[in-house]
Amino acid sequence: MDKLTFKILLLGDRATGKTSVVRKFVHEKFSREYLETIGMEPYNQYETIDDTDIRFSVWDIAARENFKPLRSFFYKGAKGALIVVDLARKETLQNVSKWVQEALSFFKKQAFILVGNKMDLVDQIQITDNELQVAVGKLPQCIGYIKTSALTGDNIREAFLKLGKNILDS
Ligand code: G3D
Ligand code: MG
Repeated sequence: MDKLTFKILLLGDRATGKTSVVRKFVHEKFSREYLETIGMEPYNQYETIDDTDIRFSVWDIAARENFKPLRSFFYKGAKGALIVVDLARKETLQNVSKWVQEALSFFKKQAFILVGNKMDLVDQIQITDNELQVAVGKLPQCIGYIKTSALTGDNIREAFLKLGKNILDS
């Protein structure tokens, strides 16, 4: 049987750690599916959730262009997205609804997880758990929040698995 493929997007402001998060998640790149159209290669990671083999195909926003056909190609078919904020920069939380609205404008049936990244910067945290929770409550189709560190690897795999399990169950 073919493995299930979950196309997952990484969304969020510049320098919140999107690329670092996916690089930490992915041990190896298995495929060579470089996408000419958009000038990027999705990161692939295989995981097993509830005895089901799943290929996470993770698309990093970096290559996104303002040219609409490229954007629709980027968003098309996504099953979900990690909305990444930088816990040490409060303003990165302000744009989360913008990212979710944009994703939903291209593709409706998606699940989102709010990722508070850089939790290792303990002395510089500007966003509280309560603020994350309030943001989750305002975001449509958002399953919750998780705090991560792409530096230490804390909760990185858990973030993808939590989103993946929600997609699998729906
Ligand atoms: P982006 O892809 O969202 O633009 P990057 O973000 O992954 O390029 O990360 C932006 C900067 O934040 C990088 O630093 C990266 O090392 C740092 N970073 C990412 N995740 C974490 C984290 O969890 N903890 C800490 N402390 N730093 C993190 P530089 O200095 O290379 O620009
Ligand atoms: Mg990046």
